[in-house]
Amino acid sequence: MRKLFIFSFTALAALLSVGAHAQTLKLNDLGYFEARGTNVLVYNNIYNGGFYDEKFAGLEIIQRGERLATGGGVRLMNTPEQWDIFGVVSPRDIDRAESSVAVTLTYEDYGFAPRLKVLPKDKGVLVQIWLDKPVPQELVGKAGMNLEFFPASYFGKNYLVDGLARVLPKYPMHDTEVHPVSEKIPQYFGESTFDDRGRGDFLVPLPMSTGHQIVLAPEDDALRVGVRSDLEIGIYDGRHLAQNGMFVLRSLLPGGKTGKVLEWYLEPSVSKDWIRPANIGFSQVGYSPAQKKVAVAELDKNDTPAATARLLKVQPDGSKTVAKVIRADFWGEYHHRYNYVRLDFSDVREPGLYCIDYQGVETNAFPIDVNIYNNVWHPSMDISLVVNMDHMEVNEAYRIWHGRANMDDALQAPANVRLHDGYFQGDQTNTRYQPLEHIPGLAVGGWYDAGDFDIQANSVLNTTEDLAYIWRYFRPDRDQTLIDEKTQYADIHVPDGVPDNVQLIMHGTLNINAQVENIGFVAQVIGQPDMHHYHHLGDAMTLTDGLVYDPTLAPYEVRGNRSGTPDDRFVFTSRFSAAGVMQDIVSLAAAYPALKDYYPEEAERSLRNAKMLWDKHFADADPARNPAQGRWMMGGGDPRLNAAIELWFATGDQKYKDFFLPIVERQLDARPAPVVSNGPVQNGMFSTQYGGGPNLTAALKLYPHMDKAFQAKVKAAVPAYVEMLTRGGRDNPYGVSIGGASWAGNATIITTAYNCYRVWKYFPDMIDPEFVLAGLNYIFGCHPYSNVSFVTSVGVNTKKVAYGNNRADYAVIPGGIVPGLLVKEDFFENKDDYPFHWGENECCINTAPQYVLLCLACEEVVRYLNK
Ligand SMILES: [Ca+2]
Ligand SMILES: [Ca+2]
Ligand SMILES: [Ca+2]
Repeated sequence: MRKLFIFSFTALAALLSVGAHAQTLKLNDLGYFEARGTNVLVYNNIYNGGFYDEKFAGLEIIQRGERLATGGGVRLMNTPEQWDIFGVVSPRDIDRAESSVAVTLTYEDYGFAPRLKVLPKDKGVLVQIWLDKPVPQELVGKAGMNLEFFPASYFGKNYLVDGLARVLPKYPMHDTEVHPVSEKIPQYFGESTFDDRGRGDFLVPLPMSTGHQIVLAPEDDALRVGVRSDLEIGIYDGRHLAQNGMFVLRSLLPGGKTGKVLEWYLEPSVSKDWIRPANIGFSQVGYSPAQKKVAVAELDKNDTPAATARLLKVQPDGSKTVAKVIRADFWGEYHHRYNYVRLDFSDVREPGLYCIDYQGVETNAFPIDVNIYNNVWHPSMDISLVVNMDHMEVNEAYRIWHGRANMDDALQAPANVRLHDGYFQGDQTNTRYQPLEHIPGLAVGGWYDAGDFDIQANSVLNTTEDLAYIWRYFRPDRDQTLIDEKTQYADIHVPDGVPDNVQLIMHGTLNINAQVENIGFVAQVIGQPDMHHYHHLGDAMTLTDGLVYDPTLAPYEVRGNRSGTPDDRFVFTSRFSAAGVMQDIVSLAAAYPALKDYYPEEAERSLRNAKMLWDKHFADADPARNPAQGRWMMGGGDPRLNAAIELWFATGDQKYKDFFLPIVERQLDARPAPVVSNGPVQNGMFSTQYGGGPNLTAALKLYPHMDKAFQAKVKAAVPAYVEMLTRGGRDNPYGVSIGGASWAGNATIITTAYNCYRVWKYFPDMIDPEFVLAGLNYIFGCHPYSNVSFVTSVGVNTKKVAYGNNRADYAVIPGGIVPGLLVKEDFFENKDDYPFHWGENECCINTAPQYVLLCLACEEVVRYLNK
C-alpha cells in the first residue's frame, strides 16, 4: 500500500512540475536519479577513508544492473590514482521541488569548495559546478570535472568524439608527458607512486581525444553514455599511470569565474522495456544426492515470476529431459532492487548432469554426485597457498610463478613513519635494532598476505594456526607439492613424500620462529618501505634487489651482497603488546603436534619458543593489568586463553589447564555474553560482529578432552550458540548472513558455517547439518548479482579475475577466495571483469585454510547424509 501511495504521489508531482514530463530520469526515494534500467547516483557512496579512492564514490552510473561509471566530481588531475586527494564531501542536499541533488567538495588546503549539482534534463541529467570564488590560481588548469568509466566494461567498444569514430583501447597506448614535480598536487601523506629515478618529475597522461560531445559505446544500449558541453571535454586513459586506472571524461574549470562555471549534459542509456534476465544462483560445483538443493532466482521487479521452473537432465547425446518441474516459491524483495524466488529440487537424487530452466534462462550444467566436495579444496592447498609463499621460488610445469623474493629481509623501520595501508611506526622500536639496521634471519617462510607482498602478523599467524587445525581435525595426507625449504623451492603437482599440509604449517612456523628469535615477537608487518614498492605488480623477486641495504653506498651501487638501493622491506615493531604475543604462541603451539612426526627439530623449536613467550609475557598480558589488551579477544575475555589451551594440547602440562579452565567456564556460565569481533582481519578491516550470544569456540575445541560436567555445560549453551550462528541468514533468501559494505563477507560466511560444523560434530541432533553446507553453496554461486563461484578455478562458472598479485594480467591465482559481494544502499556488486576492487576481489591468504577446513567439514557432512 505504502509503495502505491508513493508512486502516485510522485506521478502527481511530476504532472504539476513545469516541463518535468519531458524528463526521463526521476529522483527516487533513495535520493538518486532513476529510469528503467538506469541509475545516476550522486554521492550515495562516499570515500570511506580506509584506502582513499576505492573507485566507489561520487557521481556514478549503473546501467542494466552494472556500475559503469564512478568518481564523478571535481578532481585535481587528469586521471586520479588511489592516493590522489579528493574533496571532502558535504552531506547531500536533496531538493525535491527542483528534483536536484547537490554536494560541496572541499579542498581545505587550497581554500577551494566547488559545489556539484545534478538535476534531470531531457533523457539525461545536467551536471553543474558552481563556485562562490574563482578557482585558486594554483589550481587553474588542474581543477576539472571528472567522470570515470571502468575500462573492462568497454573492452571491444568504440566511442564518438564530435561525430568522429574511435576505438576504446584494450591496453593503454596513448601519450603522456612528464612535468616537474613542483607542479604536482601532493598525494595523501606525501605518498609517491612514481619512481622518477631521481629526475624530479611526474607523469601526466594526455587526452586520447578532445571535443564537445563524447559518446562511449554508442553501438551498445547497455553501455552507451554521452556527455556534451560548451567546454572542451577530453577522454583520458588512467592506465598509463596505474593498472587500475580508468577511462576518464574531463573538462577543466575555467579560471577567473564564479557562479555556474561548468555544465555537462550527461545522457545515459535508458531502456524503456528492458527486463534484467533472471540471475539463477546455485552451487557451481553441484550437489551431493542427499543434501538440500535450493536454487535462488533473482528477478527484475518488472518481471512477472513464472509459477514453475524445470530441472533438466543432460543426456550423453546432448538431449535434455525434464527431471523435475520445480514449484517456484516467491520469497519477495530483498535489499530494494530485486525480487527473489526459491527453487527447491532437493528430492532429485539421481547422479547426473543437470541444469535449471526458469524465466527464459537456462543455466550452465552442473553435477549431482556423491563426490562433489572431494577435490574442491585442492586448488587452495596445492596452488594458492604455494604461489603466495614468500622467500621461495615457485614452479608449476613450464611456468615459474615467481622467484625467490625478498632475500634482503629486512630493516628495522625508522621511528615515527606513517606508510600506506595504515602501517605506522611510533617512537618505540621495542627491539635491539637501530632504525634502518638489518635484522638477520628473516628471509624464510611466510606468505604474501593478499594482493600485496607484505607479511602481516595476523595473516602469517592465522594461516599457520588454521593449517594446524586442518591437520588436527582432518589429517589430509595429500602430497602433490614438492616443498624444499633448504633451497627455497616449491614445485606444484610434484609429490615429494611429505604431506603438503604439514609442509605448509612449517612454512608458517619458519617465519614465525625467525621473527620471534630475531625480533622477539611477530611484527605487525614486514612491509614495503615506500609506495612505489607497495603497489608493485609482477614477480615479487623483482620487488627488491635481494641485497641488504647499505647506507654507505650510493643508490644502485652494489658491493658484495650489499647495495645502496633502499628497497628492503621495513619491520614495523612499535605496535608490540604482550596480548598480541599470545597469538604467536597459539600458532606455534598448534603447529607442534603436526610437525613433530615429520620435522621434529622445527616442532621442538616451535614449542620451545611458545613456552618461552608464555613465561616472558604472561604477566604483562593480564587484562587486569592492561585492560586495553583484551579488547579484541573473543568475548572480550583474557587474551591468554587460546595460548593456554594450545600449550596444554602440546604439552599436557596441568598449569595451562589450571589457567584456562576457569576462564572457559566463565564463558559458559555467562549467557548471553557479548561476542566482540574475531579480531582485526586483513588490512585493518574488522570481521562482521555477530552481536550477542555465547562464545563456544574455545569450549568446543576442548569438548572431547574434558569431563562430563564440562560437557554438560557446553551442551546447555549450544542452543543459544546455534541461534547466534544461524539467525543472520533469516533476512534473505540465501540462508546465510550477507554483509560487507566496504569489505565483502565471504570470510565470515565461511567461518560461521565451519562453526556450525564444530557444533554438529559433537551435537548432531542439535543443529541442522545443512547450515554447514549453506556456506559453501553460497560461496560456490548461490548468491545475488551473479552465480559465479567465488573460489577461483573451482566450479563450472568461476571467477574470471581476482585481486591477486597477477591482477594486472586480468588473471587469477587458483584456489583463492574473493571477499565476494559488496552490499551498498540498494545494490550488490562483485565485478568479474575489473579485478581491482580489493573489497570485492582480493584473495587474502588466511581465508584459504579456513575454506579448506569448511570443504573437509562438508565432505564429512555429506558422507553422513548420503549413508
Ligand atoms: Ca597487506
Ligand atoms: Ca609434499
Ligand atoms: Ca635490497
